[in-house]
Amino acid sequence: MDRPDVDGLNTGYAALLLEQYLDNPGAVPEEWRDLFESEPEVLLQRQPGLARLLELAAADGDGHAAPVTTPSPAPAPAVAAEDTELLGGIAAAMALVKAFRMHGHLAARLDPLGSDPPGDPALEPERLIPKLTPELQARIPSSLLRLHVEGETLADALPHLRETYTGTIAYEIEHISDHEERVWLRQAIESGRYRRALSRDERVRLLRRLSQVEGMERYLRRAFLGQKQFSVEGLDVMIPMLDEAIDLAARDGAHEIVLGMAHRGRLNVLAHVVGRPYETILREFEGERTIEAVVSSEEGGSGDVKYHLGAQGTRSTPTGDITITLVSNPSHLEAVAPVVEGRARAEQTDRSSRQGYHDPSVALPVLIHGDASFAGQGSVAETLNLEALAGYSTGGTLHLIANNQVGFTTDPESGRSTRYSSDLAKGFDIPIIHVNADDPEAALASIRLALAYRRRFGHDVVVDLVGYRRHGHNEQDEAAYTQPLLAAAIADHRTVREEFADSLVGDGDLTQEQADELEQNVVSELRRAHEALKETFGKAESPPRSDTHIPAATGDEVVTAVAAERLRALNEQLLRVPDGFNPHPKLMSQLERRRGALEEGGIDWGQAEALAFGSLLIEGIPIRLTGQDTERGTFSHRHDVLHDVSTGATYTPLQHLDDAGASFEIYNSPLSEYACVGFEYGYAAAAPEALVLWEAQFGDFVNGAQIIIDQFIAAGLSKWRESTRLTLLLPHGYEGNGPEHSSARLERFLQLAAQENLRIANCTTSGQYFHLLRRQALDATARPLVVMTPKGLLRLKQAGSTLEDLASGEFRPVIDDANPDRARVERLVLCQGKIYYDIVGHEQRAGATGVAVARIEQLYPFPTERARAVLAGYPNLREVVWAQEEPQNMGAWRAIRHRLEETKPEGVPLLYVGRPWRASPSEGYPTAHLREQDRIVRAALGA
Ligand SMILES: Cc1ncc(C[n+]2csc(CCOP(=O)(O)OP(=O)(O)O)c2C)c(N)n1
Repeated sequence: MDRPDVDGLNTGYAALLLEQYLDNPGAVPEEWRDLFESEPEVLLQRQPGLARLLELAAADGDGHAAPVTTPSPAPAPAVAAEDTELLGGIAAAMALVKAFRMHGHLAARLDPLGSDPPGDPALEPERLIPKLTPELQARIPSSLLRLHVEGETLADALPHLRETYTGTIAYEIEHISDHEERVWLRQAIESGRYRRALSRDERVRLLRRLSQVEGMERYLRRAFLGQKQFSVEGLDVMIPMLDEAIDLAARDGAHEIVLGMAHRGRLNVLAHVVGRPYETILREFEGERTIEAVVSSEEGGSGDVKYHLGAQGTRSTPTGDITITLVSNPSHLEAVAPVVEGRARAEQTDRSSRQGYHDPSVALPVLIHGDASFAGQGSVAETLNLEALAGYSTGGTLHLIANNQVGFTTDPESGRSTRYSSDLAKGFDIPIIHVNADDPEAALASIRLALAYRRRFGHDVVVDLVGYRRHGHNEQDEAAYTQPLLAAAIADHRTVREEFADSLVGDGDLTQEQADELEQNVVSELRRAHEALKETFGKAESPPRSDTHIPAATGDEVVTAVAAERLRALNEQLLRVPDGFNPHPKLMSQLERRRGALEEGGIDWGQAEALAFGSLLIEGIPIRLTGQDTERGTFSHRHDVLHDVSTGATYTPLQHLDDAGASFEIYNSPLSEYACVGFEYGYAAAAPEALVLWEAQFGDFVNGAQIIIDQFIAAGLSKWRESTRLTLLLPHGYEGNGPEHSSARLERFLQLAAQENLRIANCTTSGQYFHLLRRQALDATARPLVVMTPKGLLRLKQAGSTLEDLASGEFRPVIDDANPDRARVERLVLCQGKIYYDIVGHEQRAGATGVAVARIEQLYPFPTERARAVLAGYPNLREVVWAQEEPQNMGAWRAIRHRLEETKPEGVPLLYVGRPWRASPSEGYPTAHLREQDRIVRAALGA
């Protein structure tokens, strides 16, 4: 390899290369790397200017000048450029320090089962000799290297550096792009201030906790052989880690912890973290349910398995009480992640002021992930992407990866393409702390550091707790069938409690008898609770059960009309902008037309919606609206947020209404459906008084959130008695834009609708939409609402409403034909949505005098009585036609056919008109669409 031509070198270029080298040795050409590592003095002799660069690099240890905002240690001693040997040593020392900080985790002792870490050559100081001889190490001051570990010189500091970065905790922080965060983390890690030794009392308390954790799992396994408990054993320390997190969050002023987790260790968390009495958990095992779940009835819920149910408890901490909310979750791993975030955000938001006030210190979100799940499930990435967004941030989530190094029977080699389960988080600038689950003191230290980071920077942090799984995936599995070597190693491995007890006894903190007693106490306590429970069987009345009746969603008593004067005042306020604020003139003149529309008719969707929102805010109902491009509206119809054309500043009139007593939150969402809908579900669940709306770009994309829809929105009430007034606005309608811009899959929602769990509507006028939104917000019974919203109809004149429409009346679930000659009508066409206008606007309509066209605006709960009344109004009916633009296997037809059968007069046939059975929702060619649409309309009219 040739040595680069140093003499003819441009100093700037050399400086650049050196800087790149210090940042990442692999990034510079090999000959340069070799020169920097083997002969830096050559470079320095010929290019003395580089000496200054080395000094600067030393100033913060990573090749970048330290900004003034960072905690600044003593000024770095100047180094004479002539002292090239020392300078060479410094360069090598810096490379070494950098290697520990960046790659130390590769040599850390993270696996309790003792597997060898891979290591990394950059961590071996010997490799740098002769540039970094022991003599030179002793000459290089730690302060020059900006080291925070103990030791005056590199020679003194090196063992501490090694222990800090390659012990039972390891760190990945160097990927973080924010310099201040990196420097803060390095200092926090190296100073050891979060790794303080525990006092004797703290150690005894910790041992007691570990004894409870292990004791409970063992007791359940013995008492209920073969029942699933998804034992935490191998990651026992997770419970004291949560204890620590709770105490610290309370100290920082939180009044709530919002906790989401899967099956692993959940029973232990319920008992020891949430505070559920042992008796309740034992009763579940005995088959007695505290929530009625076994018997499902017409009106009752059908319940859920014990490791999905949410729970709430209050804990007292040294700094006050704190509520722990464990969020209900489905089996679908990681689906609960965005839901927890939404709940936490709702807890953190004061909705009593017009713009809302977000204070993240009020609640701490904690997510416990499985190692296979964290790496594998897309909702994790989508949820991480929310963490720093203004509309979604929760001030940092504590992520705890309960890493048992296996996913069911799948080894990491088959489960992920990355080294660590946590690697995804690196792309989000999130610090990652790996910790060995057999070192309980290190595990607590990792939580202290994590929460100090959250408090300081308000960002997510990941603690990867590396342990093992003492038994099979669940208590019916034999782990040795698929992981025989691992199972054998685990069988020989002592538990963390045993090891920790030994260490306490060894240090003289406890006697062996006292340590054993801690363990026996737990078993006795469980036995006592169990016996007391058994005593009650067959004797006393059954334990109190929660009411299983699910009240019907009525919505009937709500007043949705708003006085004309109030609407006029609102309309004016919505057109008001501050002095000197200049919205786009074309847009403003469009909006100004809303003034005329109010008096002359033609209130379009955007205006009706704004008036509904405004009226609700005045009535004290907070509103949160999110979705892709929602501030403007996909179809440029909303414009709730105005932009100044010269400054780019924004102004949201709905946040400045004179008499509003509640917040209006509106945010464009990231391009996600799964996490965003999950987030809004969580928010809506924790903010039952608020109208929370999520809008799809096109309804077609909502199936990206199918898990949230199936598992939470539709089934939450039945499984967990959890309901919300979350409102999904899903643009739907066949307008020739192809198979992914036509259908919000109405059929899917109708299939999920049962036991009054949902409301599903499709409005054909803006006034109907106005009343529907108000009813949804004001109804005492909270239910999710799914609205098929229009596209072309947003501005269609006939679909517009008048002031009178908003100032009187209510939402009409069925709208009869306006002026039929009832006696002549022999054919009644029923339809929903946009096709109504295609039918009544068709050239054949006028001639079809024997035909009436009525609209079903609420599809679920099906308005049976009202539909029956409409049908009864046609004495000479010969046929009823259901007309839809969706294919026969989609749309409303298959779900409401039997409802129509029940509703129509006996003997009158019910006919279907619409697209035939199709695998894809619509045509791809606009002309084919037009032809098909015309065929359907003609067929509906009997033409
Ligand atoms: C979305 C989803 N896919 C598949 C499953 C089935 N499943 C249940 S547990 C499990 C393994 C989970 O492994 P890990 O995340 O490491 O957690 P562990 O059980 O090891 O604690 C799988 C695949 C599921 N529950 N959810």
